[in-house]
Amino acid sequence: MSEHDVHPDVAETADDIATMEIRGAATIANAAAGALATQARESDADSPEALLTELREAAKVLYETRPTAVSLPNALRFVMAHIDGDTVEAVRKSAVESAATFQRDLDHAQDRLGEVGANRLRDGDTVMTHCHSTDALSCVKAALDQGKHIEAIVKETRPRKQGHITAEQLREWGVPVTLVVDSAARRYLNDVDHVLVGADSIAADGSVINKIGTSGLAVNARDRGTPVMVAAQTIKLHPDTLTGHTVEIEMRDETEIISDEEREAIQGDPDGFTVRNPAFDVTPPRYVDAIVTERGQFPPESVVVLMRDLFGSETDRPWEV
Ligand code: RI2
Repeated sequence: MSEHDVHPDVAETADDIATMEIRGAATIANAAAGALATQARESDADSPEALLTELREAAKVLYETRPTAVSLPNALRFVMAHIDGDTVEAVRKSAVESAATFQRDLDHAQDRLGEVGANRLRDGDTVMTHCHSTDALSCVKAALDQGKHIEAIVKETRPRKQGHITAEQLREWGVPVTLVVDSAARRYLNDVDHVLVGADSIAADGSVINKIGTSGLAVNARDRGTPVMVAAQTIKLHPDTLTGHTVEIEMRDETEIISDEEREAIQGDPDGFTVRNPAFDVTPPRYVDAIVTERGQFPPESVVVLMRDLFGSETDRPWEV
């Protein structure tokens, strides 16, 4: 850490993102923007330069929590890009306003995306979900609001079981839910009309980076002829992939898969094997039928056009300045 410490609330938000108390790409982006606003609001910096330095440090602490969901750096970039002023008060005000604008846009985009996605769902359709995606659920919600009857087969999603959160939300909306373990997905694909998932990042070639298990599900869905729909706001588009960078896949702690006690209980050689816990995988564009955004739906191969429009070809890294 440098000479300026970040505000304790920012450190707490960063910790909550790292431990997945705060999770889901859109929710992470929302929390990160809010944390920058807190840093600005609570700072006792005595010059605009000092406040800017603090904000960059806060952005860096937040940025370093989870590497795959690009909504996090996209949120930090948006807020930082709209900060200016010659006085502490002016910088503070612009940071708070910029964060609020980002958060408002995020909500609107999700609502708009939901309306687009709902148009793909027919009355009586069954969707299969993986993990918990607020973007994917917004499509179901909009379809329900249009008066359609929707049912869901919800994959548990090991190791963190975010499928339970999806099941709970869908039940709250009155959707009939069948919860299955991940390995039962292929068995139930015959009963569903769409696979509906979210995304943590989308690469320029249309590859979808989402919760581990998405790619296997998509391959199976293609085999069964079940369309795969990805619901992803444009903040999920990964600008660095326009210039050839790949998306880093987060590796998480092995204790999410096997506890220390479970390892100890293994007879023989409990330390004699390796555990790998990748949080995400990459689904190639040929297995995806549509990427639904707040700007309409796109075949995955054409998402690069949207990315160029939105980001140009260079991305800055304000937390590194
Ligand atoms: P929304 C989640 O990751 C899932 O992979 C989900 O599909 C994605 O974020 C998008 O979520 P994690 O944070 O932005 O559970 O659509 O690792 O809510």
